[in-house]
Amino acid sequence: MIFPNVKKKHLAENSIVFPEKTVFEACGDGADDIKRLCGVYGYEVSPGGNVRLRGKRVFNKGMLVNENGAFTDERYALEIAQGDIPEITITYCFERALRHALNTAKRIADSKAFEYEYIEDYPSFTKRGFIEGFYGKPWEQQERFSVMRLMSQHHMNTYFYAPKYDPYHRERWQDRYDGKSLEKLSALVKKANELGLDFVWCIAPGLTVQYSGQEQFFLLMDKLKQVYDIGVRHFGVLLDDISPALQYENDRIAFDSLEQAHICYINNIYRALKQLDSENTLVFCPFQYHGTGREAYISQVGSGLKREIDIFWTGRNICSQELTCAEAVTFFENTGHTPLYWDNYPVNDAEMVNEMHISPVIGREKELSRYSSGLIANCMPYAEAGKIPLITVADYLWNSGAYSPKESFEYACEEINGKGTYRSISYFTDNLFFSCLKDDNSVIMNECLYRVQFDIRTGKKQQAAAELKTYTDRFCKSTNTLSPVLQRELSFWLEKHSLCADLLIKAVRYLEEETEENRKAVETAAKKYNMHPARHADFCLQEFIDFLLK
Ligand code: LTM
Repeated sequence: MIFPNVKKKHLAENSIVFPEKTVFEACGDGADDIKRLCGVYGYEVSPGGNVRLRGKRVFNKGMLVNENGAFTDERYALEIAQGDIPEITITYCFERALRHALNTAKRIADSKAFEYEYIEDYPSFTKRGFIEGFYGKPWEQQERFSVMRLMSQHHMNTYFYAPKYDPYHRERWQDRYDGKSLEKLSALVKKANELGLDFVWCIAPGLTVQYSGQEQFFLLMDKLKQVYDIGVRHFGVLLDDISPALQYENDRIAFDSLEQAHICYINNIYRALKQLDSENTLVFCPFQYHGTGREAYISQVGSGLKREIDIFWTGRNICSQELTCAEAVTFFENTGHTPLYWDNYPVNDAEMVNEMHISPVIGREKELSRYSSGLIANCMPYAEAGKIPLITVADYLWNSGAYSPKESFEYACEEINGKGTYRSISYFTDNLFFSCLKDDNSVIMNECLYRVQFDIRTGKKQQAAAELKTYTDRFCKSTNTLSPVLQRELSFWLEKHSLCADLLIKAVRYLEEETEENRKAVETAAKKYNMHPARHADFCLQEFIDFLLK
């Protein structure tokens, strides 16, 4: 299977066999582009390559629409044939489509034997991306590059730059970037261009902003112009998590309400951006960014803003368990804008810091792309671990209809942690499914502990001990194959895992030999486990220990 899932495919009579190590050879239309893009993604390409990529550029209407009938520059087709060497013909119109085709071709070639001879592919959602929009230490530049590259390889097309704790973003929004910081930002803009991502630079002036008057407005436009000059064309103004009060006397005189102030301020910014360059775009994060979509603030502000401005919306809650079509329609009916989802998953900041959101995204309806202008996932500060759920988001956004959380998660784990490691690490990740998504946590553990309890209750204590031991062995070994980067990032949850391992070992011993000493050991280990703040196993563990010690 190929991830993100492709939209249409035809079976070949015989599987197409690919060489052990892929070296592309580029020919046909766009051969130079193919070579350049191979360089961007780090794929080997040379004139004597062992997998031929033949570009075929076409200009027909059929290539320009996505599944909702909206314009897309991302549609492509692949014909895969065995030939003297395996050959993949890429039909495309725009460069973005060529990128997706190349990345899919790489995955096909890496699969070694591919059963399909034809693929047609196009996105479900128009805007598909991620936002560095969390509270906490912003990502390192290298982490940004690495997430950007991976997401581009998985067909995402947008990166929102909005780290809450970057002073230039929020605290010191009025300050122009100094030389070094501008250079860093400029490198991001360049990288995004190289990777075919729309780079949306965001500013959050809400802590000290004066909505009326010229002085602060000029300061803001001056800053916007500074980033425009390094190539930014997509802008975001974020007014989330600020006071509902108009703080300045002048604003209270100029506006009757916060709603009026926001409409006027954001429309003025939009107008000024368009005067600067008609290509510029604007996304707005409103003060009220979650709810039913029927509330007075969002209805009024949405209706008052220019239609071309995208409005961020996190759904029913700040971190929404579900995003539904019906809710998106309500939002549209009341605001006149289709929501651009700021999806607060996998982010784990604020009161969620003890949770590790590694699980696949769920609860976003399959038809949501029809009623929204896109979905942007807010990320965890843990860049490497966060790649796992982000890959599943990318998969859902590209082909929502075929999205399978379980399969996507398995693929994502192996993509990030290494081929062949999923089974083993699943005994570790099993207990990291606690989040706003309310997915089932500790599924493997639950199954084992219920079986063990059943055996004990039906008089098969030895069997119970053996079963718990088998599970415990797998549980203990599960972290051995975790990559060094994940080991480092997940150390807080690894501590908890190892306290749990200790508890399980003591429980096995007690089952094997019911002595007072062994019983005490279980009690002590359980106490230690429970004192560690990391979110981990489901209630099934406590229930089992209570049952054991009863
Ligand atoms: O969700 C929005 C629009 N704003 C903030 C985010 O920056 C933050 O990361 C999330 C999760 O805590 N919650 C917010 O309110």
